[in-house]
Amino acid sequence: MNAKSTLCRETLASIEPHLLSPEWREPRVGIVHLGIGNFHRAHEAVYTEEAMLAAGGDWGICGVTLQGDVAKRDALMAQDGLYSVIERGPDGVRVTVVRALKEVLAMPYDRTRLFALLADENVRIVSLTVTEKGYCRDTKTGDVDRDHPGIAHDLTHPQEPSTVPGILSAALALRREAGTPPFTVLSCDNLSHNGAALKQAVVSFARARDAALADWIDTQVAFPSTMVDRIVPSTTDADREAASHALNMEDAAPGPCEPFRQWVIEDRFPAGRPAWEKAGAQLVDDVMPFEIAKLRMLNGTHSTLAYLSMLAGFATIDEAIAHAPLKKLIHAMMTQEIAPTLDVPPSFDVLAYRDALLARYANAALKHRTAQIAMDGSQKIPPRLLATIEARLNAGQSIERLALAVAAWLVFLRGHADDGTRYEISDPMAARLTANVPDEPEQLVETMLAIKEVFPPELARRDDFRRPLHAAIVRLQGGARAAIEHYAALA
Ligand code: CS2
Repeated sequence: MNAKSTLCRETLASIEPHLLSPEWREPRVGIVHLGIGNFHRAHEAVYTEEAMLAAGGDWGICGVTLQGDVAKRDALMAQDGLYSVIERGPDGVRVTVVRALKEVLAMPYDRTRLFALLADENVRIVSLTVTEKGYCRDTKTGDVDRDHPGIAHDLTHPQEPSTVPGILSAALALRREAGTPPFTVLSCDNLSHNGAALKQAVVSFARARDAALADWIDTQVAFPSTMVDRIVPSTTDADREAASHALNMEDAAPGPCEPFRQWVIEDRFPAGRPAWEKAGAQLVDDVMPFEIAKLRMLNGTHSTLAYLSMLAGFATIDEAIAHAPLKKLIHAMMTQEIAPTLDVPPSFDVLAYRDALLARYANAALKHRTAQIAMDGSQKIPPRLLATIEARLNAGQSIERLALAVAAWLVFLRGHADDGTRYEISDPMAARLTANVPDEPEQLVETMLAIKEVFPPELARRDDFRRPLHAAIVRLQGGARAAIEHYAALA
């Protein structure tokens, strides 16, 4: 059987049904995106292509892998930056080839090309999906963590930066020296106040080297915040097969996702932006209500499902939410413990949002692995669960289900499910977290709450946090499924 051809821009007409439109003008690069994972390619890149189709503009994307993933770079570049998005939902599968990604670079190998683009006045936006750990922040101050090995390197080797703060600081220094207007820095990560958080990391990095540059960044560079939402699992062989079957071509980098997507963006782009509103994005003055709601209602319950599932033996989110007691627990957690902490406009129907999330979780076509969500807990637990817990405790309200979620993470750190199945702990702090994970509940509380990078001391010493946390760990000692039953039965 003849080998199938590879995706390429010359033969796109042959797969027209899988294009967002038969019309297309090849754009120049206007956006550099740091972090070329599945999420960006199924989210911002799709919005950006639709925006260009609707209103034109040179908003082609150059994607950058900061982890030196030359295999991903070469795979995408071998097919002209093209790839397919595999939407999987109750109504079936939809395969769309995305054209907005024009070039892919891999740091540190392509540093020269990257900085040539970052200095190019037509590059007016630098966006990022580097996950919480990519900001290299001191969790207590929000400034860049100078003890972070990458930061320490970049501070002493400013011409060879490898971290996000180092790269952005060096690129903005070039623009300032050349008199080129700065690009807008657009965080697309699951962090509270993500734009401000990134700005503080970059400004504090710059200040460690050049106060005048730091002041310029602080006053002249826009760091709008955004809320991004689309469930995008890791790619599987089933995705490659779906792309090959639909396109009759080989796609080395297909990405699966759910049909749902949402993007809420603070509209602060002094150098201009794509017409993302024409692709359905919401451009607002204040993204915070949307960002906090999504971080706490979706990401908070995602992490809760992930850790309880890793202990109970549910491999995917749809399998977990199909377990009736667990669905009842999550429903009550959203309704009774998370929703009351949200400050959203009257038009935001929180209970309808809850129901929509539960329907999205039930999407059996997606197979979103709980192990994937369970990664990086040290970075995810604070913004997704601890912030909600602090809000509840400060209001004198109960946190039983939220405490169970944190307890499930602590028990998860023992590295085995209730049935003894072992799993790896994938986390930037894995060595520190797993050095000592006591079996005895009181010792587990003491040991873990002493980790200041995760648990703020003022929260760690609160009895109204420690007590429900300890009680939840005791419950989990009897098995996650029994604990789920118990907490699902709470009034
Ligand atoms: C998930 C998120 O992997 C995870 O931690 O909770 O990637 C989640 O799927 C997205 O934020 C949904 O928008």
